[in-house]
Amino acid sequence: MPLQRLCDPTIAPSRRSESAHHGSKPESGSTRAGLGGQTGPMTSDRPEGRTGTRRRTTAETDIAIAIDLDGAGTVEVSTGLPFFDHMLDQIGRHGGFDLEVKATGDLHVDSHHTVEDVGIALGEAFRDALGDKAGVRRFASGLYPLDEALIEVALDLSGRPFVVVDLPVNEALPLGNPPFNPQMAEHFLVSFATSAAITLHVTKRAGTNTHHLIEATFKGLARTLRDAVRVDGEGVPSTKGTLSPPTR
Ligand SMILES: [Mn+2]
Repeated sequence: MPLQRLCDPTIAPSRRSESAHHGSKPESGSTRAGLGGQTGPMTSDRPEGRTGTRRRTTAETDIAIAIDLDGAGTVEVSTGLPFFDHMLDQIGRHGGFDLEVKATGDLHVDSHHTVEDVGIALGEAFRDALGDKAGVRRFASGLYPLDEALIEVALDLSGRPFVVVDLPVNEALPLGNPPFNPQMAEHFLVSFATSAAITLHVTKRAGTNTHHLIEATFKGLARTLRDAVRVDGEGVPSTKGTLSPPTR
């Protein structure tokens, strides 16, 4: 697993010269190595294949992301927040994505900036990986149980960020050490969906256990994304002829 190469800021950007193309499975090792090193938060230098990378550095956090939508659920994450790592692991494994996240942040303040900025960077990488969305299913939804918890997720790869989250959790119960503030689950969803330019609805149908509620949410987000990005047609599924977010 070439995580060091993918996320090491000292490695210079490399051009993607590998042979992977849209929707195909990359040859082992070669394409992933080609993910490395993109810098700059808004560079739209999409590699061939449905992959995206982001490096986002501020005074509060330093985030490196690599995602392959046509991966095998191989995940390597390190955010300094064990519970958040566990949740990001759900996104990769249940989404069928290869996902690498390396984040350092001001956890001495709290989990807020780290979780929010990973959400932003992951959304940007996801959006880049989607490209023009040719042939994707676009819409997906489902009900996701975890014991007593039941979460509904519905999304549209619309190109228009719109997020509705009804996920009441016990804010007074931090999870893990260093602690993940459960309130940040909603903030992550908003940050991710906004920068990914997707329409996302998450609704709690039932449940009481905070860990269950949040884990079911991340699993549901992963499975719903997996369904929505699946290529099963040709052309862009919109009467507008485009699902690209506004240029920014
Ligand atoms: Mn915030």
